[in-house]
Amino acid sequence: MKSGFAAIIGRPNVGKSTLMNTILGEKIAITTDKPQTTRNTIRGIYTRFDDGEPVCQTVFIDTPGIHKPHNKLGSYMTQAAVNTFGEVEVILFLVDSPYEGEGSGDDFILNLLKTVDTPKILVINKIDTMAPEAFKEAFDTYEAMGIFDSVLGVCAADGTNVDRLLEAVEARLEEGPMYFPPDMITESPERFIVSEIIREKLLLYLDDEVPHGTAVEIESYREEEGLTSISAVIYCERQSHKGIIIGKDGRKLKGVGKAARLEIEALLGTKVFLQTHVKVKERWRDSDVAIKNFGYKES
Ligand SMILES: Nc1nc2c(ncn2[C@@H]2O[C@H](COP(=O)(O)OP(=O)(O)OP(=O)(O)O)[C@@H](O)[C@H]2O)c(=O)[nH]1
Ligand SMILES: [Mg+2]
Repeated sequence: MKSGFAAIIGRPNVGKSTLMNTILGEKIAITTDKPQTTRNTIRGIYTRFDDGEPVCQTVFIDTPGIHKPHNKLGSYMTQAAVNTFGEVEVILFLVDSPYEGEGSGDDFILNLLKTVDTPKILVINKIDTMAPEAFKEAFDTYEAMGIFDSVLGVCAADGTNVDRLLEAVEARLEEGPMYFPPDMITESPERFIVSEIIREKLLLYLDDEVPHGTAVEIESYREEEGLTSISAVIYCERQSHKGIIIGKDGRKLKGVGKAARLEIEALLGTKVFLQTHVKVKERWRDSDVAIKNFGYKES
């Protein structure tokens, strides 16, 4: 039996969470077209079976996109991603474009990676959007750097080549214990996933800075027969943002609530009664206490 941990790292929006969901065959991490969607490290457990027997267990760690932070939340997110480097057996560095050269965000990450011994795989994602020449350029540049054990292209969105990536990861793992039961996919509590689904809909329905300043707290969560009643507070950073989130005649918030409820019902397999309230917590992304209370920091 082989096992180990594999971190999925890279700049915001390159498709890290999409890749993890595709590997697991289930959505446990939210994904949007907006950068800085993921705020916590999220573990997804992938157990490979052969003849009905588990033969390899990889614990993938989806991480927040590494970026130049503009507030304390951003610093924490980037730090949480970088902290995984020393805790894993393999690092998957995801990019979605050719190398942009010195001083770029990817260059910053490359310089960090050079300082750790952990085996590294460079994954060029979104090959469906890339002209063959652009892919070749990216491939050749990254291979020539001599930092990576392997370089390969995938399309996380439709799963193209993800099987080859899984083989490359497994090849770098050693004999080890089963860390989790073979049928377990995530250790994230349902409550957490529910709060993330609500945040995903806020990101999808709102623009600019407004959704980035939101945090979702589950106030109450009651499971009865066939019905889960959930009350959630949506925090935002300004009074004016509160008005935008609620929208004219409450329409925006209703849309967010309905989209979230449908997805939560599918996740839980019960009917869901979802109540949402919006509150203002000024500049919470620069408050250590608020960041910790919202669950974005362990200590
Ligand atoms: N065309 C295409 N789009 C993709 C692919 N993989 C992901 N995307 C899209 O890229 C966007 C970002 O995906 P995410 O998985 O949220 O990216 P992320 O790296 O987790 O982003 P952060 O959490 O913000 O760091 C979404 O709109 C995805 O649908 C792909 O293989 N092809
Ligand atoms: Mg993500």
